Parts: sequence; C-alpha cells; structure tokens
Amino acid sequence: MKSLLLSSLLFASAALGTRVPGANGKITYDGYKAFRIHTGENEALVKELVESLPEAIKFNMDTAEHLDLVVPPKELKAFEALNLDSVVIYEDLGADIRAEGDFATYETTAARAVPSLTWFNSYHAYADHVTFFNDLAGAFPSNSEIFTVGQSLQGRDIFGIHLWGSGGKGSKPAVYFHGTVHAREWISAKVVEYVTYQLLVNYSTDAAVKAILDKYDFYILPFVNPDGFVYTQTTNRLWRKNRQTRSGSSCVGTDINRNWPYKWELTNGASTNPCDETYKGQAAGDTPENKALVAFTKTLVASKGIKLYIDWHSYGNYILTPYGYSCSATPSNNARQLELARGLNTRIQQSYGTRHTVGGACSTLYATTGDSTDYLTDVSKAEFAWTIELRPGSGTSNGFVLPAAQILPSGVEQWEGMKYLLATM
Ligand code: 0X9
Ligand code: ZN
Repeated sequence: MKSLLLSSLLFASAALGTRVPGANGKITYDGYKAFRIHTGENEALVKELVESLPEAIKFNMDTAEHLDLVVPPKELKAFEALNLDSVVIYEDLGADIRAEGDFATYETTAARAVPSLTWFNSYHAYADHVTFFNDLAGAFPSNSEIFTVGQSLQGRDIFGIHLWGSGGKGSKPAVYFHGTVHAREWISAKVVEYVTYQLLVNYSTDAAVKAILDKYDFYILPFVNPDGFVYTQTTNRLWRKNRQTRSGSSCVGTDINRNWPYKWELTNGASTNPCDETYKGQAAGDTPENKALVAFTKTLVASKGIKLYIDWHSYGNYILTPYGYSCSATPSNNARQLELARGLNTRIQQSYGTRHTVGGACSTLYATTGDSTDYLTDVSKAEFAWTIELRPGSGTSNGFVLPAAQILPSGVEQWEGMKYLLATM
C-alpha cells in the first residue's frame, strides 16, 4: 500500500485556470514543461512544496515513488527554485501535443477490405475511429458486428464490436474490454484496436487465435467516454472525466471509474467535489455512460457470463487485480488471478522488455470506490476483472501524451500477452 492519503486522490482538476486557448479554442500547453519528481521518503514534503505552484498540473495520484508535474511557463522559475530531485519528462508539452495531433487521415476501405496496419502509425480523430471499426466489422461479417449500448451525455453512441467464433454469435462466455474511460488515455483505444484487429485478421490462419475466438465471445468497447475523448481532441488534451455538469457547481465532469454502483458509498477512494478529477457523482451510477454500461454488462451476465473483463488505462505499466475499495479484501480466486497476471506480465516482457507491476489495485496503487473492476468482480461475477495501465512505465520519459511511435509496440506487447492469457485462463 503506497498511500491512502485522501489528499493524494483529490488532486486538482485540470480546469482551464489561466491557460490560454489557441486560435481554434484548444489549450496549447505551449511552453509547459513537465518533471518527474522523485518523492520516496520525502513524499509529504514534495507535495507540500508543489502546492506553492497553483497552476501546475499533477498527473499521477500514486506519488509514493514520484510525482509527475506539468509546470506552466510563468511558474517555471518558482519550480526551479524549489530545487527538487527531478528529471524532465516533457521539454515543451505543447510541442509534444502538436506532434501527437498530427493524425494521418483515414480513408475508409473498399467494401469488405481489411483496414491497413498503418492505422497504428498515428493517433486519429474520433470520427475516424468509428469508421475504422465499421470497416473492420465489414471485413469480417461472419465473425463480428458493431453494437451500441446506449448514448453518452452529449448523445454519442457508446459502441462496441462483438466478435465470435465457430460456435456462432453469443454462444460462449464473454471476454469484455473497456477502453478510454479516462479521456486523455489515448493509447488505451489504440491497444484495444490492435488486439481486436489481430483476433479478426488471424482467426482463419492461426490455430491458436482460432481456438481463442472459438472459446469466447468478445465484447470490445474502445470508447466508453466518447464525450471526454472528443473534448481532448477539440479543447483540452488533458481532460479525464465525462462532460456532465452538476447543479450548484461550475465544474464539469464525473469520473466514470468512480461512479459504478458498487461500494460507491464508501468514503476513502473518490471525491465528492465536482471540481476534482476523481469526482464520484451525486449518486451511484448517475452518469448516462455508467447507466448504459451497467445495463449492457447485465445482459452479458444473464447470457453466458463473463470470464474476463479488462479496463484499459494509462499510464504506469500496472496489471491490477481486485479490489480497489479495500486493500485487505481479496477475491475468492485470488491466487489464480495473481498467477495469471504474473504470467501475463512475463509474456508482455518478451517483446520489448516492458515490465508491469502486478498486484491488488488498492494495495499496489491506491484505493478507489465505485470502480468498474470491483463491480465486475462482485456484482457481475466475472472470473477475472483487471485494470491494465499501459505505457509509459515509471522509467521512461512521458505521461498521457505518448509519442505515436509507441502505439505499435504497445499493441504488439499487449497482444502477445493477451494470446497467453486468453489461451491459459
Ligand atoms: O484511478 C483510476 O481510475 C485508475 N488509474 S488512472 O491513472 N488511469 O486514472 C486506476 C484504477 C485501478 N484501481 C485502483 N487503483 N484501485
Ligand atoms: Zn485511467
């Protein structure tokens, strides 16, 4: 358990502050520099010192080893004066956001043609992700179809792709993936897309992949927070929550991963302040996104049940098993969960040496209440319900804005891991 301090959870919202939007209304973050500050035995002191920089943005909530801090140009001098033990993780965040935003345009494929792997060479606009999934399903009509579980607050479809094998549509237990619940964690959609792509493309030629798809029905939702994701592309790259307003507050957004109707009422793992990044909402399950996701999850439970659920996030390279709400409670199959998660970590490492920290979500990272994996474990009775935090890890040099060159390796290493996990579990 690294830190249960409430203050560590309630890090300030990435509200606009004095950040100046560019000509197109998008915050540029030009000249913002980010640092990875070593904390360790000085955690409390470091956190106190950076409070003197009111406009600085804290990226991570688990600060037992380091605090990743984005410092605006006008506070850089004051930051340097603090003389903290730190390394630079973004020389100019604005420049990195611009480079990352250099999306390739996606040309829809001819009918039934498989989209090109070049999809994974850059990030893309939300509308192109939708087209990509429609093209992918169109290319494999005997094994896949697009479905919708409901609408976001702003009326976007929360869509998914359903994959199945030789048993026919809906005949097997579910493997269930959610991506991009946190809007700024762009790599999660790309990795989920890579896994989906590999399952479909290799089904007819690779016996191991065929065995996996013949054994499970996959329900893959790449964007469970579409409004937030679109907002990161139009306005604020660092947005996390949904886009819901609340009476009595000018702050926007509820953290969908604190809004699930299970252990929501506990007090140690989410914020009751609408201005905070981990705002839990006014009542359990009171976001439109959560309502839609809960209703759909229930249909999976009522059908063939859920074998595996993964909530794909970034960053830090973690594989987290239940629970988030308690650092001492463990699921009944805990030993098997940890064995498989460690096996997954080993297999992921074999591609490029990327290591993930494996362990219980609360005990390894921090406490959460109303998080999806606890609901999926205890309410939906999923056999395995994990959070995977993707690249970067703690050793490398960035955060939510991950260079496009790392999309493909992120996808490859997770796909190698998934082949192991899906065949072994
Ligand atoms: O805080 C979260 O929702 C996840 N981390 S993130 O930095 N992507 O926001 C972690 C959820 C895993 N659950 C617990 N750590 N309890
Ligand atoms: Zn996240």
